[in-house]
Amino acid sequence: MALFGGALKKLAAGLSRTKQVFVGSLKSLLGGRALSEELLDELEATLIQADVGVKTAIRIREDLQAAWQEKRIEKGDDVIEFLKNEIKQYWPESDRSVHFSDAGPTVIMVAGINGCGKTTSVAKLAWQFKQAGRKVLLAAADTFRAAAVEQLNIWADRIGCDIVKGSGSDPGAVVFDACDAAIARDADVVLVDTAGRLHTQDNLMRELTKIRDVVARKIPGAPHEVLLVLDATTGQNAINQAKVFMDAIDVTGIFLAKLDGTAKGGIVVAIRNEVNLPVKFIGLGETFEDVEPFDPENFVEAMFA
Ligand SMILES: Nc1nc2c(ncn2[C@@H]2O[C@H](COP(=O)(O)OP(=O)(O)OP(=O)(O)O)[C@@H](O)[C@H]2O)c(=O)[nH]1
Ligand SMILES: [Mg+2]
Repeated sequence: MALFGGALKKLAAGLSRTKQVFVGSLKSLLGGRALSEELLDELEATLIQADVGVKTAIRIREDLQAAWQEKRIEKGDDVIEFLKNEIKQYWPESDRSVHFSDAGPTVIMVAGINGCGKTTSVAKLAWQFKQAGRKVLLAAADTFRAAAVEQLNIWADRIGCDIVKGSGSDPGAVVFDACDAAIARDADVVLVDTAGRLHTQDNLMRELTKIRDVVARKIPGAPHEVLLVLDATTGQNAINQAKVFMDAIDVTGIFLAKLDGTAKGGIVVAIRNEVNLPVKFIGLGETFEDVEPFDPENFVEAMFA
């Protein structure tokens, strides 16, 4: 469904750097020019700079070339509309929905490297689900630092949702308690905040698998979603991280954080084409309201508005 007025403006504001740099350079490259091999080369380079990924940039170029030969497009200005339509078609409808449990609490695990935006993203999801009338419980499974628990606690207070904190250093114990609490309190959604870890740290990656196993034993079908938070400002590196996390835990979707801080919004396209994972949410700022479910139609319209 298309967003109108305020919501589209908010999305466009969040994407303003990508709009200025990426879409701005596309428009100035293509405006008023006839299509040529040279122009297509320049376009391909611009797409790669915006982090859509080399594979994708080459594919888009080939599609444009074909459309040009068939005379479906003739000038640079036609390319923008073509690109918009092409990009929108990358994401099937089924991609974006959150999988909720049919009976009992839905458990959503959130993972990612240090500082990518996990805790903030958990807060954003908590707020979204609460807005939708669901009872939310946060599990403070980042037991690495006392400050991490406190950070999540502050969000829980602001949003007005429950939180389960552990007394020790075992994240498995925290999620164990959180699952019990969710069942006892009839919570709809449990959001599990985990500690940041490098995708190269094998032992910590195993710990994630362990958290996952605890959740799976406590609640049938859980975790219903495993969201990997990627920091959009890290560009192509995010793609490499995604691949390793996918091997350790069955990632079901991406929460792409910090899209407001980058001109490389094209990373959304690269994630779809290079790791074949759906982007489910995008983060567009530091407050819990700065979140949007990812919708390709709105995303592309806002970017090119
Ligand atoms: N601009 C912007 N900043 C964000 C966004 N999401 C998170 N941040 C900021 O990124 C920084 C790190 O966010 P956290 O949520 O603490 O990240 P984390 O992954 O939980 O960090 P660790 O638990 O230390 O691994 C904070 O300063 C957040 O305010 C976003 O969508 N946009
Ligand atoms: Mg955190």
